[in-house]
Amino acid sequence: MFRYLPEQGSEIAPRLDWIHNWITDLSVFFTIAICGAMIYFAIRYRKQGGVDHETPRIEGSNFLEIVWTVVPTIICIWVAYYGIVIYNEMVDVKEDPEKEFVLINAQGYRWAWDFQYQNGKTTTNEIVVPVGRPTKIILTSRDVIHSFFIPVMRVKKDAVPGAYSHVVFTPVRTGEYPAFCTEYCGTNHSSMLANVRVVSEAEFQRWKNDRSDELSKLAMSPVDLGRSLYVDKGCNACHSLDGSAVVGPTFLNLFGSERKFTDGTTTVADENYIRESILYPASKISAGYQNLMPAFEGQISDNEIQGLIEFIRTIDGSQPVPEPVAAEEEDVDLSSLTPVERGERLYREKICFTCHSLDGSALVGPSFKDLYGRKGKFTDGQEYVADDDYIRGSILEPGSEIVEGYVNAMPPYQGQLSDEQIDDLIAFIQSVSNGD
Ligand code: HEC
Ligand code: HEC
Ligand SMILES: [Cu+2]
Repeated sequence: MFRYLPEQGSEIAPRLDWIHNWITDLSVFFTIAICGAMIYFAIRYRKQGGVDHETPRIEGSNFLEIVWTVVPTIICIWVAYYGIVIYNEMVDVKEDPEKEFVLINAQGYRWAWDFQYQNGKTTTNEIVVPVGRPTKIILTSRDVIHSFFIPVMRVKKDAVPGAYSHVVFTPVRTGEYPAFCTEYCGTNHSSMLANVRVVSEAEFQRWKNDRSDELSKLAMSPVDLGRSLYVDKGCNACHSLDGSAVVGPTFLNLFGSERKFTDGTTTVADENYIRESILYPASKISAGYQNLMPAFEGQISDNEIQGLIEFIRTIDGSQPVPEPVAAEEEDVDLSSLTPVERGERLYREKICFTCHSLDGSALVGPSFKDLYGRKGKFTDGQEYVADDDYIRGSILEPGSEIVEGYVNAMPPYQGQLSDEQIDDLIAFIQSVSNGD
């Protein structure tokens, strides 16, 4: 009767949906039958014109009693039986020598998923699995209880700290599908998403054995790693290397200097202080600045923090800092891209993404989702409509009018973006505002 389930991406999905739909249909049928009869009787036998009806005396009916006991009993046993059968098929996938399991260890933490394959390949928030082969994901958690859910595969299981659980599924078609955390685990629970990419067996083997990303990161010196993270993680949106204060304090001569905080206390910027500032920036606010830095807890590894510390240590003015470049800067013919695609690249390159989300959540600035054409208000109460001219003005001179609920933290892009680039950004913002 009612069909609302997502695409069927695994072998078990049609079986599971079959029993699910039966239970739903039976429930709807009985709800309508019982409530319908109640409503019908209430109307048919209501008191009319102040006259009481004579009620016939009915002694009972063995036939009816037996029918309405036996039929629901059979239905309940039938539902329970298939529920158990299909549940068993879901949890114990038969060993098949032809089709070896793909084993993946998954670790949830606030707020991301780390995956490790048996050959040691690791990924964050992404798994790649071959079509047609059973995949077993062994789940655990580093901090609190999370829950791993891939709707199209019809698998969901809690990931519990200090214990292992697992999900098994055999993907039936290639494609990209979302996985969610479905156990509320704190502030960024809603962004605890992973991407499941189902590919051909050959593509899977090629991907699994390609360890070049990790190796190039491992082979980097800590300072080089830190320098590339400074750009990749968007620290450069808020921290300069040349002494100028942007949204946050400059990194120039930061290491080893005395820092003052808004509560009047001071400390010397050593390794521990920098580590704490990256993981929990709100715990100490530097004097003269606002609490605007996003917490990187759970989004950055110890190795990466080490790299950033080493990088910050080198920024002491003794030698010119090489212009930091993002790790993977491929050459692309920009004229072959659409304005929206070029705008999206700028959104990443010009680090708008550190302050503006695409999913509706407010970071340092308002989300770009549904921004285009929206009516808004400034802190002085004046209203505006986010049209092309307004967006252009916001990018070039953000300080002139401040959106209500936000502070003046956006760096002006005057002189750093051409007119064409701003048009591309507007096209991109418009594209994320049209419901996609
Ligand atoms: C959206 C802006 C923003 C981003 C992005 C950002 N920071 Fe910050 N950061 C700030 C602000 C504002 C402060 C000062 C207030 C405070 O102490 O929290 C700060 C403070 C710091 C401090 C302490 C500095 C001091 O003077 O005591 C360190 C270290 C730091 N950030 C490192 C980083 C690193 C490393 C990254 C990238 C991984 C990063 N920040 C990304 C805004 C940002
Ligand atoms: C360091 C953080 C930061 C960065 C980086 C940043 N912005 Fe902003 N942006 C803000 C803040 C905060 C506001 C709201 C306050 C204001 O109006 O200035 C804002 C406001 C805006 C607005 C107006 C939004 C509205 O709801 O009316 C637009 C458009 C905008 N930014 C575009 C961009 C673009 C495009 C980029 C990249 C080229 C960018 N921003 C980079 C922080 C940032
Ligand atoms: Cu979670």
